[in-house]
Amino acid sequence: MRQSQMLIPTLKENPADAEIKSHQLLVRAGYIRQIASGIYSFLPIGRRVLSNVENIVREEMEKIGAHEMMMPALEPSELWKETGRWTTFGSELMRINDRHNREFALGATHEEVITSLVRNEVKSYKQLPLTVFQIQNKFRDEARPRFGLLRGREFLMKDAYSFNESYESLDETYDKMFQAYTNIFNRCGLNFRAVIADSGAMGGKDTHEFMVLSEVGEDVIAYSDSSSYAANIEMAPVVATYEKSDEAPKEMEKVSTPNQKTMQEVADFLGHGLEQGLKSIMFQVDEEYVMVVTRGDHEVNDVKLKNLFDAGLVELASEEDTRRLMGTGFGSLGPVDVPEEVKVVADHAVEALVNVSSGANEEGYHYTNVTPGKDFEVSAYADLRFIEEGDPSPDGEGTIQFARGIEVGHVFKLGEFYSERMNATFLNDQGKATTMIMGSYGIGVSRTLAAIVEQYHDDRGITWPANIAPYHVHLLSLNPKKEEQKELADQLYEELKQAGIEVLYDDRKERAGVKFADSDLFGVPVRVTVGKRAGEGVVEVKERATGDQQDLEQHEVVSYVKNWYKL
Ligand code: 9G3
Repeated sequence: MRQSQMLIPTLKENPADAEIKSHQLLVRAGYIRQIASGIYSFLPIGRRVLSNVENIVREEMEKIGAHEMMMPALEPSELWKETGRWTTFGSELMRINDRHNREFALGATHEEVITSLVRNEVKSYKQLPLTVFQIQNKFRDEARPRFGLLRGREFLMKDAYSFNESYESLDETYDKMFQAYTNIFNRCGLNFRAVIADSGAMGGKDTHEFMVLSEVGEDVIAYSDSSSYAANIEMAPVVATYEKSDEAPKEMEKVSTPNQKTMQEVADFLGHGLEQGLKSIMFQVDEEYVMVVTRGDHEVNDVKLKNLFDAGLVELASEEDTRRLMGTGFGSLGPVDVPEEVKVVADHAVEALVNVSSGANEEGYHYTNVTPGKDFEVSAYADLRFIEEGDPSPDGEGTIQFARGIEVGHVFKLGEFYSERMNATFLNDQGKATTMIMGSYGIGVSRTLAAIVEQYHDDRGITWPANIAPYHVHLLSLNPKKEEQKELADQLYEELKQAGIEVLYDDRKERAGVKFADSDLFGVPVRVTVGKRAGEGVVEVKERATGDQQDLEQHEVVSYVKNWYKL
């Protein structure tokens, strides 16, 4: 393509609202333009790289027998009312009314739509397992869109859905998807981890997130330094064991701790480390109140608390509820002498403690020499703390490190969550109506593109991996006014295209400096520059990522490029 005829508006400066490299570079290099917060146009070269990611996804889906379809973005509210999700999703679900004032959701995801289709069209076990997918824009009214394509309000997603006759069959489909995702993100050149995740509100059991390691990632991953173990920080179980202190339990004492507010202040005041104190936090868990006790240096993991009680709602108790229940505020809570209506649970680490301090449930007072079992009872010990760096890896291999990650994929075993609510059944081989077993599998295609830029750039611009770049070659003629340069560049353009090579040809009447700067921004892996030595039929070839360059004669260029891309 000739740049003189294309819309590729480059910018010298970072847009003010762009905080991260992928957002800055995709805008500066003329790949995307924002039309409203979290809503972007893909300009011509942006569409090309997006299509490259899409096609990798498409190929890997079709390799495992998933068939592409296209569902509508307008979803009748009736379907979402069948599963109850019309109300559970609040302002994030974008909704519109048609001319007859009928309510629709703008597609945030398509479990309801696909299940309503399949329940009408699939009757027999002979038609299962069935896996379909689509690649389509999704709409989610994020409260705080940011980081460009990483968290948008309209974004490109591949969403796949499987319908199986049994959980064993679902496991097979899930494993195929898992492998397909691994292939996809490898082909995108990404450094990623498949992370054990919490299924959250989605119901279902197993679920994995595919996380691209990146400092700008919103999620924290706990991964083993010696194995492939990785888990979302919310899920990672703590397998550390604690040996009981051999200290003899002493008589509990009540001490005055005037104006000591934080755990650290109390520990300093009483002259011990954080790990010699008990942290007691009051939660509301569904309709009841639960005091969660951890060692002073640990953090309560509210997702684990939610899973322990299989609760729908888990949130910090309010200050006034805490006062009403305990007669004191947050700062001096403790597990000793807690009212009947408050259930006390503790993390495993607490069980091994002896002679530690805790709040006395009285403003300005604490207890010292508190020992669980002697001075207070708990209704359960459980794994209730966040895993920490240095903890042993749950798979027994190595120790845990933390990394930030960008979630680019998420696979779920849904089970019967949707098919039961929507009565999607099939006749099994005994002729018995049976509820279908489902899985759903998502990839953020536009988010994946941004994640690739996060991992592939330098201070001059993007350095696309070969599979993703918008073109194979960026051909520059430095001074088209010079006949021999224009001649040679035009000839090379034709020769390369004839050889099936995708070429972006900078034939503009611009200064060389502008062309080189734009070329570095675009990130096409191989640049061919026609300049001063055009008269000798010699051009310069340069690799964008490494900066390696060499002079080639005109007849060597096509084979060089074919060889470089193994075309
Ligand atoms: C909504 C809104 C936001 C949402 C959802 C629904 C996330 C929602 C989870 C999923 C699960 C899978 C199919 C592809 C893979 C992921 N955010 N989820 O269901 F209405 Cl506003 O989307 N769906």
